[in-house]
Amino acid sequence: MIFLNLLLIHMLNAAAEKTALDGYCDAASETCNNEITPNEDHKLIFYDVNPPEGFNLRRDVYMRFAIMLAEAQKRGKTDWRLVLTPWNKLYHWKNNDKPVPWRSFFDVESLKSYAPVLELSEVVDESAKPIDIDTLYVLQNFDNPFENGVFEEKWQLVPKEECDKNYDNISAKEVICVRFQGKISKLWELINLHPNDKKVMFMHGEIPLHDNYGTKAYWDCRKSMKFNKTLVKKAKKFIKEKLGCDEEKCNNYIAIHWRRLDFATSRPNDVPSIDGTVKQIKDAFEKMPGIKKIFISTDASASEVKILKSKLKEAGFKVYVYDPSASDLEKYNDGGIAIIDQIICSHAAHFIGTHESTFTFRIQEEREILGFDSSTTFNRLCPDVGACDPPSIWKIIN
Ligand SMILES: Nc1nc2c(ncn2[C@@H]2O[C@H](COP(=O)(O)OP(=O)(O)OP(=O)(O)O)[C@@H](O)[C@H]2O)c(=O)[nH]1
Ligand SMILES: *[C@@H]1O[C@H](CO)[C@@H](O)[C@H](O)[C@H]1NC(C)=O
Ligand SMILES: *[C@@H]1O[C@H](CO)[C@@H](O)[C@H](O)[C@H]1NC(C)=O
Repeated sequence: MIFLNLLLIHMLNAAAEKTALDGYCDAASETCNNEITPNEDHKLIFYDVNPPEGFNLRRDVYMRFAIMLAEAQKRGKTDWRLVLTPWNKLYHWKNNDKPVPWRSFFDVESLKSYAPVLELSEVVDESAKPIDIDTLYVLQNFDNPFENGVFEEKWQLVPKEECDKNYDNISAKEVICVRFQGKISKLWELINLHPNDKKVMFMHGEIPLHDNYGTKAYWDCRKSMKFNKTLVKKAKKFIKEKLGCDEEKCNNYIAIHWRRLDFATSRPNDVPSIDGTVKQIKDAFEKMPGIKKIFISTDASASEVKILKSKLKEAGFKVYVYDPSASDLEKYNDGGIAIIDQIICSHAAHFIGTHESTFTFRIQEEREILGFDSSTTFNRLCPDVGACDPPSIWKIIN
């Protein structure tokens, strides 16, 4: 999924045509007012993402919608708001079942400083289910994205019977199934089909692509995705007390994102064995003789972590893992703990990630925002044998 997405992004960026924003601008106002107060007149966009997708891909999908709304607002289309529905239990989360509001993970005020967003609790009484929607658009991929050998931006309405529409928490006046491929701003063409709608929702929000991946708009939005302050404080406390660093850019520890579980079983050509990991960490330390501490962020089983830790300790390194207490796990849940891990990796002197993991991508972006030299950030763990392509470098644009 991720690979195809990146490929298409590259292709779209390479295509010179810039037609996406035409046709929906109401006015030419250059200024935009980001202050949002929930209001009867606002029109609302809801979206949902394919259930198996993880937290960090979902963050990217948020950015596509947030940029779509922020850019529209700049062009005078000021009546639409993006609604952030709570995080339901994700496939990777073992410990929490209750839906989690965005403010538990992100600084929602900061999100609002970039795009016109509202949390669900700001627009409806959350206990009043189902949510009433005017038009529910169920997006689907085209069977062959490269029909006639070219990737063309397009959409096509298809009979209702052809799409899954069993959403028991949503009641929609109309359900429209549509095959879609192309940039997200093309969704305005769908919205324009029903000019009187006040609430629309898109299922499979991961299908539309970024209008401008890696551009200034992308980074402005990305910078606004600050984490919930409690999580930041928790991570900084760990960095200070355990790792002994009190700066934004630490110079005394290496961090690795050691993605295991499904990666270890299904991507043996991308990730190393435990011994291979130990060897690569030793090599990294050799290049940085002043540093003796390593922080490990991982989804590995406790038994694998134990083996890795003991092998690294044997080699003379100081090894750190963020081990949440039962009450922290209860308070922050798996999602919050993963964010704490990401923050600790973001401040490390040197970071080594996992190939094509979106969890790693988000850490790399955070480090670009913090101003680390790219050579300390775009590093990856290699497989034990075979090719090891260097990671793509996505440099910040300020
Ligand atoms: N605490 C913690 N959780 C992790 C770590 N790595 C992965 N996870 C968990 O596993 C999930 C999967 O990673 P994501 O990157 O979000 O999922 P994804 O979008 O499917 O992307 P991939 O990593 O590319 O599979 C994360 O959201 C976390 O819940 C880690 O280093 N620490
Ligand atoms: C941040 O998250 C914590 C833990 O979930 C929560 O108690 C707190 O209210 C959140 N902060 C804000 C500003 O919502
Ligand atoms: C509705 O339920 C689906 C799962 O059936 C879930 O993916 C989605 O996030 C829920 N939507 C809202 C608005 O709660």
